[in-house]
Amino acid sequence: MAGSFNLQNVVDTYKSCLSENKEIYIKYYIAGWRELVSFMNSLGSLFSFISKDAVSKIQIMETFLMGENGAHYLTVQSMVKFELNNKLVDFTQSGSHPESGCRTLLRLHRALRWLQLFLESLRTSTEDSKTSIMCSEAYNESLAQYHSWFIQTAARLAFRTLPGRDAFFEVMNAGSQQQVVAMLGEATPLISEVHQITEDLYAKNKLLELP
Ligand code: 1Q0
Repeated sequence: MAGSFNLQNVVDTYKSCLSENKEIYIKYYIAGWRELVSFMNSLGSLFSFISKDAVSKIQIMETFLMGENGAHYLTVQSMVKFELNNKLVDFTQSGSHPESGCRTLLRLHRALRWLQLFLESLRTSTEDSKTSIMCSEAYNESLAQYHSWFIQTAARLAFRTLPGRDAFFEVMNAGSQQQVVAMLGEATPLISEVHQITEDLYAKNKLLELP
């Protein structure tokens, strides 16, 4: 099943994400997504179109991070400053920088809102709650508005095949259900904080609608 996936690793990467002055380290931000993708890969082939897209966005960010301007990609804040100052961000469809760090991270940022909602609803769920319903409610409230009808349909089809709540708690590999719930309680405030800081930064710089 989930191989080496472990909810604690996810909590740890989000803990490492914030610097002392609340800047977000891109390295740990994408490490968190890598962990989650490894989890998603255990869910079956209907999810592979989602994990392919996530991996391609992670790779775009890694390429910036390892490239000659890598030092500017240390944090989300330094990336925004660098890309805007150097006109590396397309604000319309027809520009010459269609895969900027800012627009790529925006896609992951929107997905992080889904994750925050989904984990919060898992945390507060009861034995008869359905993961597929929690997942699609979180999706409807967050990512769906940015996706075409086609992608929405494929995503909802995949959600219907999610394992039930017990199996889901099991693959999180964090001990008893109470322990998983406690760990989710640790993860969600960290994720919300990272999400809120990014949201404010993007709003301030008018980056929330990048094509
Ligand atoms: C547990 C089930 C996982 C469900 C994931 C929900 C997200 C659904 C997203 C479906 C769309 C993906 C297909 C591609 C869409 C792109 O068009 C879109 C926009 O990009 P662009 O370049 O076309 O403008 N891309 C995105 O919106 C990015 C989507 C990234 C999704 C990353 C999901 C990673 C999932 C991780 C599994 C988490 C499991 C959570 C529980 C684990 C316990 C800690």
